[in-house]
Amino acid sequence: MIKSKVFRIESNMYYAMPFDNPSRVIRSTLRGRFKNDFKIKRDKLYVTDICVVGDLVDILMNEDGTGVIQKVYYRENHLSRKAPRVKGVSFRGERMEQVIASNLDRLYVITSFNRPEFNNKVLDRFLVAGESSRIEVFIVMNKIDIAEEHDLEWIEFYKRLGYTVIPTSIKTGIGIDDLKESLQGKTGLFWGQSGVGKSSLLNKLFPSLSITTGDVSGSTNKGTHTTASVWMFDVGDDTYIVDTPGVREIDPYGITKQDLSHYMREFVPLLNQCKFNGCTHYHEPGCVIYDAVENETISELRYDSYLRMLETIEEGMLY
Ligand SMILES: Nc1nc2c(ncn2[C@@H]2O[C@H](COP(=O)(O)OP(=O)(O)O)[C@@H](O)[C@H]2O)c(=O)[nH]1
Ligand SMILES: [Mg+2]
Ligand SMILES: [Zn+2]
Repeated sequence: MIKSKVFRIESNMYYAMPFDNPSRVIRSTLRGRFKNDFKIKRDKLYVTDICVVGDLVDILMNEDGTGVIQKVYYRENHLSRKAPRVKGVSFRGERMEQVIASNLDRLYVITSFNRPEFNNKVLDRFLVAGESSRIEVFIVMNKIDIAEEHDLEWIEFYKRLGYTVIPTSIKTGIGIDDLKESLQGKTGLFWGQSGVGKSSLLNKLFPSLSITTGDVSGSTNKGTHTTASVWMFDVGDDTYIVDTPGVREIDPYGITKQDLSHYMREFVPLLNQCKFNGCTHYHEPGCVIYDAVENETISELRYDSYLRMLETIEEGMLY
């Protein structure tokens, strides 16, 4: 049995690197029994989540050099989102969890100042998903070379909430060293909207990767949708980076209305002072979050983001 780490999944094939020889690639399938363990077999997406990028697995080798994954080890953590609303993904009206990757040290939420425009509500959704996964969250604000003057205020805005914010540009090289230093020896995942520059940043950080980015797919006119699947890269010195495909926005998964406020960093210190247990900070009397917004200790922008997310959490959802 060869203990390995899964770094890429494509067309039901699992590509893994053995611990004792990370430069070798074992192309594997999943042992049939795994699939039977899951009752909802119709749901392809769900079945895929049995094993995700970042998982540690035991592989039994076939004679032809391919392998069969026999065991998936316990995940230290995992990052997920609600599966998009597409046919076959909904089960009894609920939306399923789509696991993006596992065993991560750091989540880098990448935003851009322009093309696409900076959108704080979208960023807040990514942050909540990260906070709820118990993964250390960092913010990278890319394309600072094409930022509008007033947008630069977002850097301080998110720093004040307690986040590490790394402004970057692949054109001028600003922030690239800081980002590289922060990744050192970690497993980090780059997440964010399509076109913000996730793959470009990876190429800039580690030129030998040559990942396809937005500007070389001109012939398809699709522009930014170039990263097709989650892919983990071993960049040496015990450092692994996960590039993820573009998304428009995400819904965090597995959060109840009562829980949501725990994933808004600056709300947390106040939460136990609300009059009601399980306060959703919407219209309950004696709510300290509401008061904090009134006296501007909590930003109205963040509170708006919070209320929008609160609205999208379905009632009675099972977790
Ligand atoms: N001006 C500018 N353009 C950038 C920067 N980073 C990436 N881009 C461009 O943004 C587009 C999308 O980049 P890509 O890496 O594919 O984005 P991804 O979808 O997040 O992986 C490409 O045309 C890049 O050249 C930057 O720092 N400044
Ligand atoms: Mg990409
Ligand atoms: Zn409250």
